[in-house]
Amino acid sequence: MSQIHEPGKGRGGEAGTASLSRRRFLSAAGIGAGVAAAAPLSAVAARAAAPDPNIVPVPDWTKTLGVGVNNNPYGVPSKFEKDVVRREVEWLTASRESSVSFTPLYALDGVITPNGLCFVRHHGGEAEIDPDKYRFMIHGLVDKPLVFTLDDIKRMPGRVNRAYFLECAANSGMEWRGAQLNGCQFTHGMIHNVFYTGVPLRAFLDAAGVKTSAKWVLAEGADASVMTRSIPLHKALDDCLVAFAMNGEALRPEQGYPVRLVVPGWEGNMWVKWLRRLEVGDQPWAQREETAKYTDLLADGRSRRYTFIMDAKSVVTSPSPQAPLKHKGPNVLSGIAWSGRGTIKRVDVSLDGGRNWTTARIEGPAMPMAMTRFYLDFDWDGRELLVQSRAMDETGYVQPSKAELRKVRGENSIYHNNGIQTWLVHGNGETENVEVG
Ligand SMILES: Nc1nc2c(c(=O)[nH]1)N[C@H]1C(S)=C(S)[C@@H](COP(=O)(O)O)O[C@H]1N2
Ligand SMILES: [Mo]
Repeated sequence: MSQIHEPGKGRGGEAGTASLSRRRFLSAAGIGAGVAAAAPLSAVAARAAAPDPNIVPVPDWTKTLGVGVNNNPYGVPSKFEKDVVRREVEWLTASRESSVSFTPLYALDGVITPNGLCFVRHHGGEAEIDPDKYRFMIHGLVDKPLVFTLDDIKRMPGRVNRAYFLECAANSGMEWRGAQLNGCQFTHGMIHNVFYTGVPLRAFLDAAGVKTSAKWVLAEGADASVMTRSIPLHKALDDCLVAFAMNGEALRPEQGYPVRLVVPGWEGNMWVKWLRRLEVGDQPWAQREETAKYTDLLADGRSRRYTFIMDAKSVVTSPSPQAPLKHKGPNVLSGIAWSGRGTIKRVDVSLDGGRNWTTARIEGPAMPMAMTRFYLDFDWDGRELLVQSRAMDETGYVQPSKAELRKVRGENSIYHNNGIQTWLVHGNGETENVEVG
């Protein structure tokens, strides 16, 4: 496990050099050492403002030419970032074709999930679809059944770009009966947030002409699992997208290449990948994924039907078990919040298990049904912390504690766990997943 370092007392190597340069600069500038110790933030700023080229030796990478252009025609991250990868939980699924890998939230910042790190969930393996042979069909209660090629979809008027989070309803599901998994990658990593390019589903429904008796649509995937979900017509006509790009490039194969359905704010299972057909009907189809799965078993043994919307939720991504605190003094706490009901309005952070709360700084765009980033700049004196975050959305809904959630939902549930997460930060900075009473 990692060790704790005082600010300025590096681990040796480069960090040691940096602290030496700070001390030397400070004396050269006539700033007292006492002041520097008491004001590490201003010391950091002062060092950045007045570099002395004689203090930091010219590093090796400056002495030789670097790698030429296009060494890697499709760029990859620095080799020093090799641990920032999707990970699995071994015991969770029996087969890799019906499995899930988790987004490394602890290592990410900002609001956009890089394409190669988006968690992947599929039930029958990843379909490999030739874009030239791809077809999307609309039929059922329509005036005119239609079939679209990928080119047809890209020629549709009204193309849009929208950022949305996709959260699997089972995200945090393993935590229903208590703290389980040691890392926000595993407790909260069934979420990603990307910019989709696509065409409103409404355009396709309008083109086909929806009959007045229509109330539901069925979306079906072309993969071996033939994923099928019933979606109320009003949602289909409201903000769903037929998307063919994510973060500016074609969808990744694992995210449904060449076309997936985007169902903003609603549970991830409905975002059918490798979208093959849309059937218009007058009642839901009662498919497996909306009956046996993705329903919430309540304490009295009854199941709650159709929990489509993902309620407001948040998690502190750093510090967290995979991102322990390393320095006493100034630190930046970072986290994400999201709500399927609109924009995130406020996030509060507690460092003492929910007794006292401080409103965090929301930074960057806070878009409806998209991941929102928050920060809390704080000083750590080495005390044990119980770190929590609590999101509030534009409807005034406040993320509940796990105890509040269990009062309403009992302990049988797996899905739709949006309870407040607690991280225990020990005096040495190591951090673990706990629950407070
Ligand atoms: N065709 C198809 N679509 C699918 C699935 C699937 O197995 N097949 N899995 C669903 C589930 S359960 C989730 S949570 C999301 C995951 O999307 P992602 O793999 O892009 O993260 O896709 C949904 N769409
Ligand atoms: Mo899911």
